[in-house]
Amino acid sequence: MLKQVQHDAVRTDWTREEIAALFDLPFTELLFQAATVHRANHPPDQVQLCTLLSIKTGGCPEDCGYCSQSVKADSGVQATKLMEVQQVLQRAAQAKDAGSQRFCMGAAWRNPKDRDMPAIIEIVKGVRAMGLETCMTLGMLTPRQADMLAEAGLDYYNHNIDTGPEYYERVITTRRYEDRLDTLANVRAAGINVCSGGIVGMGETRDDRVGFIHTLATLPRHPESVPVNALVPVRGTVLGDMLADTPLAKIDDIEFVRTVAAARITMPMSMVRLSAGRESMSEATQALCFLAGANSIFTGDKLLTAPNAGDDSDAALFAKLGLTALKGEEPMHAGRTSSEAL
Ligand code: SAM
Ligand code: DTB
Ligand code: SF4
Repeated sequence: MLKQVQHDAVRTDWTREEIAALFDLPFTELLFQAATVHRANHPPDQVQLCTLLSIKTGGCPEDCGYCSQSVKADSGVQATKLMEVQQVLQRAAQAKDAGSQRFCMGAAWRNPKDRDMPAIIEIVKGVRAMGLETCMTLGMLTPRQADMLAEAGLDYYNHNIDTGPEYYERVITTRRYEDRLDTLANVRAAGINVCSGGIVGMGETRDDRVGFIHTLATLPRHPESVPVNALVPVRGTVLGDMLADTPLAKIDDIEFVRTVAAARITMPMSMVRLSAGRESMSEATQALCFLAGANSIFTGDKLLTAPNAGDDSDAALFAKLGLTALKGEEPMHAGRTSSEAL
C-alpha cells in the first residue's frame, strides 16, 4: 500500500516503484491526492498564462520524431531566419496586453551559435524591460552560453527531457538523454530557473511515463516549471504519421491526467503546465488536468507552429470553471549553484 503523500514536502528521492504506484492508484484517489498537494502549495483557482513565439522557425538539423521543424520532417513548415529584435518586442507587447505573465521564445536550433547571442541578449533585455518574465528554448547550451543568458537577465530556460530514458532513443537519435541533462545542469548552474518536461502520447508505455516523471522528480532540484505536452500529431513527422495511421495509439485522456497528477504529487512546488495538445482536448479533460494540479497554460491561437486553443475559448473555459489568471509576481531566481548540482 502506498504511503500517504506528504503535502508540503519536496523530495528528490522518489523511486520508480513509488511513482508507478501513484499511476496505479484508483483514478479518484490519485486525483484527490494530487488536488490536496496542489492546494497546500498553490492557489487552486489561479492559472498562469504564458505566450509562445517562434523566433526562428524550421530547418532544424535534429531528428526529433514529433517535430514539424526538423529537416527530416515533410511537414510543409517554411524555414525562417531569426526574427528582428523589434518584431519580437512588438509581439511581446501584444502578449502583455492580452494578460500574459511569461513570454516564451523558441528557436529551431540544435544549439545557438555564438554569432546569434548578441541578438538573443538584446531580445531578453527588451522583453524583460516590459515587465514580462522571459523564457527561451534554443536547444543545447554550453556553460558559457548559459552564463551569458543569465547575465542578460533571462528568467527561465526551457529544455525538455521529452520522455523516459528507455524510450528516448526511439524518438530522437541526434542527441542523447545525457546531453539534455547536461544542458539542464548548465542552466541550473548559471542561476536561471529551469523549465523541463516532455510529451505524452508518443507511443510510449506507462512505464516510460513513470521513467519520464522519475527523471524530473529526482533531479537535485526540481524544475520550477514542468510542461506536460500531449503529442500534436503533425503529418510528415514520424510520430504524426504513426498516430494518423493508427488512431488507437492516441493517448487516453485519463492516462494523460494521471501523468499530470503524478507530476503534481512528486514535484509539489513546481508550476505544472498543460502545454501542447489542448486544442484537441475536451473542456472536461482540461478541467480534470486543473483539478490534478496543472496551473499554467499557453494562451493565444498558435504554439510554435501548431494551432493552440485560442484566447476566446480559453476565456470561456476560465469563466465556466471559475479560474482566473495568476497575478504577476517578480520571477523568483533559482540562484547560482555549483556546476555539479542541478
Ligand atoms: N529546438 C529546441 C529544443 O528542442 O530544445 C526548442 C524548441 S522545441 C520545439 C521545444 C519542445 O516542444 C520539444 O522539446 C517538445 O517537447 C515540444 N514539442 C515539439 N513538437 C511537439 C509536438 N508536435 N507535440 C507536442 N510537443 C511538441
Ligand atoms: C514545451 O514544452 N512546449 C512548447 C514549449 N515547450 C516550447 C512547444 C510546443 C510545440 C508544439 C508544436 C508546435 O507548435 O510545433
Ligand atoms: Fe529541432 Fe527542437 Fe524540433 Fe528537435 S524539437 S527538431 S531540436 S526544433
